[in-house]
Amino acid sequence: MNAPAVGPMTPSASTLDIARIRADFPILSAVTVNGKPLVYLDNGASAQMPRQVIDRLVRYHTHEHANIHRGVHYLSETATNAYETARKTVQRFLNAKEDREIIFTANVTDSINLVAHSYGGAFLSAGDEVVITHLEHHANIVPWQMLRDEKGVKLRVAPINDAGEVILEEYEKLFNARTKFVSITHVSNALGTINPVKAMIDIAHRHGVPIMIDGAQAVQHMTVDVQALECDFYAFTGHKLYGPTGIGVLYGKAALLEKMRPHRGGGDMILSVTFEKTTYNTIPFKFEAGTPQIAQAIQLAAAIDYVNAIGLTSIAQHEQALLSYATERINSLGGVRIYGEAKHKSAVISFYVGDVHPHDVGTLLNGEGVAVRTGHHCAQPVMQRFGIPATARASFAFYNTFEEVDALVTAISKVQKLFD
Ligand code: C6P
Repeated sequence: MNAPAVGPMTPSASTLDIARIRADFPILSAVTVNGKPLVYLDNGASAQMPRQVIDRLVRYHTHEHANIHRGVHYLSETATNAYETARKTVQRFLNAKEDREIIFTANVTDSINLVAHSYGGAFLSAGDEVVITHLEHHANIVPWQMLRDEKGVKLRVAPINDAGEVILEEYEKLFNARTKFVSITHVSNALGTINPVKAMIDIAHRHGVPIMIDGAQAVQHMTVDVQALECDFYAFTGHKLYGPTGIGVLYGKAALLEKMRPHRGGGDMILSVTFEKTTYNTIPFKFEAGTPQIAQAIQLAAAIDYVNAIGLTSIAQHEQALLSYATERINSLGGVRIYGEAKHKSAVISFYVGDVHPHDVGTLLNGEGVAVRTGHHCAQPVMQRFGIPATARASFAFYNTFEEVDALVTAISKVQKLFD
């Protein structure tokens, strides 16, 4: 989109050639909804996949597929190389120090459960406290509650203000001698808030507490450097990064991963097994029991290559322009409440149209070809904080256009007219 930046209600300039980028995503032109062009604004749930990533699966299954780490034959070595190269791609993407600090999991939920079980289960005991925030997705609440029920660990929750920002002073006040772990989201999926994670990591470390970051809504929108952040764990999920479902990543500092217990037992995570005793494999293999998601890891690397080729700085710039334009246009309608007004926000707009239930809004928008997510977004405590059951949520990707924002706004105004 090359529209000039000339004031309010006008789309700002973007350096990206969106038409060319959109041509990489077959689904964006292949699908019409109710006879209308698809306007896909549910990228926070799952982003679409470019042809380069789709084709990588075909190439893998046409030329490279076998089980990995198990054979000396050509295909097994080819698949092993591709899988381990994918690990290195993820390592570079997060700027991790070593590739053995990258563990492939099923998704970010799996990554968080791994840490809760393998770190929390081994090193936390009754009365110890885990700090989270009011912004968390259920994936970063429930595993800690399971640990609470199993071990008597306590959950402490950092509050948020009306804009949907974590109140840093209150976060820091939660730390005491019993605080043993922190797990926080980088970006809120329900509100779009970008947490000041570096400051939050520094606070945790000042108190001598390790910290995990849920990057499910972050890595596709901004550069993440785990060495600069100094976080102890960082997790993300493939399908929101233009990759496939069924693949996630856990980064962990080697020293921590080495002392943690395995999450699951089975093949590949062992060095030797007798009926009396098993010796576990080195990291990362200790955490990758059984045949992993080989094809999906390789596709994830292709997705990372694709995103890198566009550039996260240009992506962020375009998405922020979409966010400003959409916010302004939705606000200008009147009668639409936007939830999440953090100063630092990713391109997510959670909204409520008058008193119309978000599910009805979503259904009516679908009638116009506009795909948004409706519901509690697996973040019920966020909804409870604002006294609402749900929102409709538009979440943008770099392939979205200003015309699609216009289509969203027109569809919302039709909802308003219908319920007038
Ligand atoms: N949020 C959304 O529509 P999985 O399912 O494991 O890939 O991702 C879980 C998850 C964890 N943390 C955050 C911040 C998330 O946003 C998500 C997934 C989707 O917002 C589906 S509920």
